Amino acid sequence: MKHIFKLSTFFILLISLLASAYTLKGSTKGFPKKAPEIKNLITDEGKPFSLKDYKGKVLLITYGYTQCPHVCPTITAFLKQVETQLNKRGFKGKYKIIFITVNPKDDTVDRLKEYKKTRGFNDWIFLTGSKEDLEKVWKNYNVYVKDRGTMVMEHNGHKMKHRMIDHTAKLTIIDKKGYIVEEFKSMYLPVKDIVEDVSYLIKKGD
Ligand SMILES: [Cu+2]
Repeated sequence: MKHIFKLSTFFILLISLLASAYTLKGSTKGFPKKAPEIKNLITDEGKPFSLKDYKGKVLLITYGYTQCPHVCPTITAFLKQVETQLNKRGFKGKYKIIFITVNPKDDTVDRLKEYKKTRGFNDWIFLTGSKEDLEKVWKNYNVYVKDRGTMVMEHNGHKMKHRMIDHTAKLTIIDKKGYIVEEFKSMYLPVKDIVEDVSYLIKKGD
């Protein structure tokens, strides 16, 4: 009898251990870490932004610029898929996708608003600000940014000036308590993994 009791206790422990042992699929080195404050940035609606306003939501933050020819269109297309799948699971409103510009020269509030509208990123938040304030955010979030100046490029026979900026392509995930828990460090975002992780983080502690 005593033996049976011990065995059942063992299985209960094992089951609870397995249930709690969810492994995040991104890069977790150095995390969890309290998300650095994002100060003085402005949303695409021209309003001041504060991380505090999003406590209780899972945040998916990426970094880029609206003229980006390749990297940002790729990463945002993957993020759109993530959004579609999370919403299908009934998580609309439980998370927020945030895009922080790496181009304070051209990405004004109006430019971001236009970009958001034309691309159909209606529920996302786009952030801009002064070069100084953005530089602090890039530094705190380990985002490399190098402005290579403007180039003249052809678009359908029209010559257009295009700013080229090298930047880190990644997704930073912040949990409901305001901690960075992981990052996905590629423009080719693993949609399924991100959807699983964000779903887990949304449900965790509810
Ligand atoms: Cu880009």
